Amino acid sequence: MCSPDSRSNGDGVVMIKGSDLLVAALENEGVERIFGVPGEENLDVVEALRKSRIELVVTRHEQAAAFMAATHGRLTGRPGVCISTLGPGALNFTTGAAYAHLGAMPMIMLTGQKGILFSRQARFQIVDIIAAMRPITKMARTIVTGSSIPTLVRDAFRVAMEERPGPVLLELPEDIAGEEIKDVPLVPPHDVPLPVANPAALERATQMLLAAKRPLLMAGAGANRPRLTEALSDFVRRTRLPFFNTQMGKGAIAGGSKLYMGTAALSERDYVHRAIDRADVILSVGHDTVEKPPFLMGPKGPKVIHVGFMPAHVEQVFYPNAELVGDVGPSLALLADRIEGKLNIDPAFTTLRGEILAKLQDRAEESRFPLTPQRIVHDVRQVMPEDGMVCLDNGMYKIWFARNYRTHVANTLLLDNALATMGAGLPSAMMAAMLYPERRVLAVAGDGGFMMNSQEMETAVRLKLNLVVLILEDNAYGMIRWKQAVDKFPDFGLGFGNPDFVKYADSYGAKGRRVESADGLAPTLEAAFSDGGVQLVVVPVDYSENIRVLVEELSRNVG
Ligand SMILES: Cc1ncc(C[n+]2csc(CCOP(=O)(O)OP(=O)(O)O)c2C)c(N)n1
Ligand SMILES: [Mg+2]
Repeated sequence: MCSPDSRSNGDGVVMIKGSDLLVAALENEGVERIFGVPGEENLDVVEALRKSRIELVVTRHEQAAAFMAATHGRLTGRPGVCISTLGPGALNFTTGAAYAHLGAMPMIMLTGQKGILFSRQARFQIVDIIAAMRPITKMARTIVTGSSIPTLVRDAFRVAMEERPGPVLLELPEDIAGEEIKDVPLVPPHDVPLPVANPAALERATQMLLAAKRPLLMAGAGANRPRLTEALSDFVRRTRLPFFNTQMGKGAIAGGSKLYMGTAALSERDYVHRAIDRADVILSVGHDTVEKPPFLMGPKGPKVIHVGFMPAHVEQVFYPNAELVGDVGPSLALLADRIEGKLNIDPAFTTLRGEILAKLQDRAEESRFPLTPQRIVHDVRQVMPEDGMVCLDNGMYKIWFARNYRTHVANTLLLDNALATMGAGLPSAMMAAMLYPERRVLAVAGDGGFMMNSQEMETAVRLKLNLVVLILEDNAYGMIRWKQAVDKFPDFGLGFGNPDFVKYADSYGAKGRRVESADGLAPTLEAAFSDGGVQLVVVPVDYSENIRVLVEELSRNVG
């Protein structure tokens, strides 16, 4: 098989540029778009992209490109691809790399480098990117010869996609990109069905679950892998196990199930912990200890069975007593065959469920202005259809959305409880809007986090995305201010001023609106969605509820 841009050198030998071979290898992997900011070292690749089926989407900061590529991986299971120049551009990928690495999102980063055969610019702009990226990628390699491109690209995609997924970096030096080489065949990708859990492991888990008086299921971050969600929902339908989820496990079990007990957004003392503390065995599906602990294991608490593609990490607060390791969907089906209809389901969970969910409705319709976080979450849910996607940045509201926002479809509340970086909300929503143009997509950000990548409003407008950005304005790094108060430090140093967000949005060619009353949020969001295009809505938030509920009220839930 020859690559599309190959040609004969006159002696019958088919020749191709390294950059054309790279782009052909990316097409071979089904890549449709590449996000980033090219530099002069990437120009051969840019030219190869011009002649290809792949769309080059330039962003206004490499960090946003990496967040978009990572989110592509998260939502589709296929790596998103981003491109940057050497040194400064590549370093701007580091936060996105860590986001994908901790969050288990498949992603390929392509970075340029000065020529390795000649060094005409001495050390200008040269940073050892491979070394810098090694701890925050699954693999980081320099391409040192053009003929290795097909195998390296195939291997990069394999490594990025296979469990546990994550980012891979390929660095392409300028001279290797421009070099004419003998064409080399591409490596066709193929599916690799994974092994399922061993019968001995299934038997052990079965015995523990059949002996349990009050079993519960927990859906963790891994439960939201695109290929798993149907199998997991099926397992819950068959076993009728009541369940809760971690923050990143939200939505993994489909439907408005009567078995949902809540989301463990905090590690202890929240209402959902009444159910967790009551359980004697927790079947933990896809939990990844990169997440802030959903509960703290101790000598007295429930026993845990880990179900995962990989063995569980052992932590001070999480050390499972049994494990089902293997392809999670088929393994769960085998487990359901053994336990269906035979489990003890504690009827007290039904009563508890009512109490837990009722608590979350508290103040959800209060007409205080500025709005309470509970009201904001409530109103957002009103305007979002079941398959609408809410993409959170990082700030105080994340805890409120994780606790209070009900999800019915997988990956409809995208949040990052792993790196928990600010700045990813808007780029992740942009990627969601590109992948699902028929759905409503809402980015939710604080006034701090939004400004970390707000320049991408231009990219969103240029791409003609349909997207609403909701900014919660408290003129502060609210979450840190909250922690400062919790730790009894005086209020100091965390406030700031803001631009006029309405004018700011308008200046990008987007449309800005400000919510002026408690009852104004839902209709303003509705109007923004109906108008289409890139819309920004700014809502003032009253964060006094953070202390009242998350500190004072919950601290009474001891024991
Ligand atoms: C890149 C990055 N810098 C700093 C932090 C620490 N941090 C977590 S939340 C937060 C404040 C967020 O402020 P804002 O976006 O306004 O949201 P708010 O909490 O005020 O709603 C900070 C500084 C972080 N998580 N990520
Ligand atoms: Mg803020």
